[in-house]
Amino acid sequence: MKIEKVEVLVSSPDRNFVTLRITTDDGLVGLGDGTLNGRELAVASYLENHVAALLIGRDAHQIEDTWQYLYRGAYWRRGPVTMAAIAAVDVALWDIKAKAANMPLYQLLGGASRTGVRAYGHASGLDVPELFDSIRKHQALGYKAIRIQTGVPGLGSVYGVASSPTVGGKRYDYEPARRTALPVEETWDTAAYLRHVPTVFEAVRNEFGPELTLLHDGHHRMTPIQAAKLGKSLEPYDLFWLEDCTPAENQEALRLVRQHTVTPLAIGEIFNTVWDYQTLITEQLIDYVRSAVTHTGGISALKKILEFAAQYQIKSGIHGPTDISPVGMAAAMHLDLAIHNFGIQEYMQHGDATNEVFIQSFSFEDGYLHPGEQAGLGVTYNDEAASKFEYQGAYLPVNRLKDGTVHDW
Ligand code: CS2
Ligand code: MG
Repeated sequence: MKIEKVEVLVSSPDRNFVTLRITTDDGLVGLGDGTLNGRELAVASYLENHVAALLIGRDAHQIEDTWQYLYRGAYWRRGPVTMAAIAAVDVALWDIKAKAANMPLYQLLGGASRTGVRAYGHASGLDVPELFDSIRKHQALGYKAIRIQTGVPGLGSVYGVASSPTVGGKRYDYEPARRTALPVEETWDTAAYLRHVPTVFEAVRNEFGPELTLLHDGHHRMTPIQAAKLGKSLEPYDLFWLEDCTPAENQEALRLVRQHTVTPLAIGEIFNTVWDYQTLITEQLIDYVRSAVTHTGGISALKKILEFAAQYQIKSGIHGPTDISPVGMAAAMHLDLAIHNFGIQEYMQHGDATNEVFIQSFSFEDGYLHPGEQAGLGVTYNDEAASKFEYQGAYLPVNRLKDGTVHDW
């Protein structure tokens, strides 16, 4: 089964997506997601100019050899652009292999280890009343696990809180990348944030009780000692996890956080290979691996990372915001269903325009996702719909402290 055609499809329904479509000489089609929010065209160019021609004529069944060929053959290794490009190829080939076997992809990954994939959604509010409203909306959608993000008194828009006006009567879901010529700049104050967050969780627990599974994303904005302080101050509210509590390029920084708090920690959505996790996993400095299939070199690579993590009682918490396309989400769900050390799956619901471009077979019911029983990933790409949504450059915000110093966003 030879690779005959390789297409890089860039479309912008609701937001920008990069999709790879591979077609074999016997007409099988596989899709892969190469979306990298704010830097999409870098991945599209990497695929178009440096990968596509290398794939033509290769045996589509050789997923592992193709992965190693693209990883080691490039000479220059790792990094978000390279690994998103390799991920797009890897997932497209898994899609093809599962279609050739006439099975849903999870069957090739070991079959189902559970009946469904527990998901969490994103509740947010500029203030606590709006947050409560958002929590109730997510409970009405069936979510049993909910991430909590709010504004911070004295600050303007901050990460995680939809600041755009309501659209069609419902608050537009939070898309951080703004279609502006320059990145939007936001102002940050960690001290104000550290004072405010525990009061928010106190209010949420008082309003919604102890059962509701709650998560929070620190989004890389604290130092290790600040992260330790927040983890400790949130212990009474029994979070499922505190995410990205501190930048983790220096993995050893998490030793300090771990010394001070038993709040579970999740890290890794901006990582792109197992090497980013090595100390975090072997010293059990985290409880959940946050990478997305799309950013980590695909199903082949993320499955290996999660098998490594399983030896240290660390579970999956695969990244699933709207800048992971429905193709990337479907790949995650198939992996979630099959692996033993599944933790939870992030699931921010895509918009109507996105769902017009990507026709999906997965389901979400009573808080659980399921990838469906269609052969392959279970996603098809609607070229006609996609052609309506031209690419528009978009940038993630840049964060600055009040004195103007650039800070992690
Ligand atoms: C966030 C992401 O979902 C999350 O946990 O960290 O939404 C992140 O902000 C976006 O992927 C950035 O594009
Ligand atoms: Mg995050």
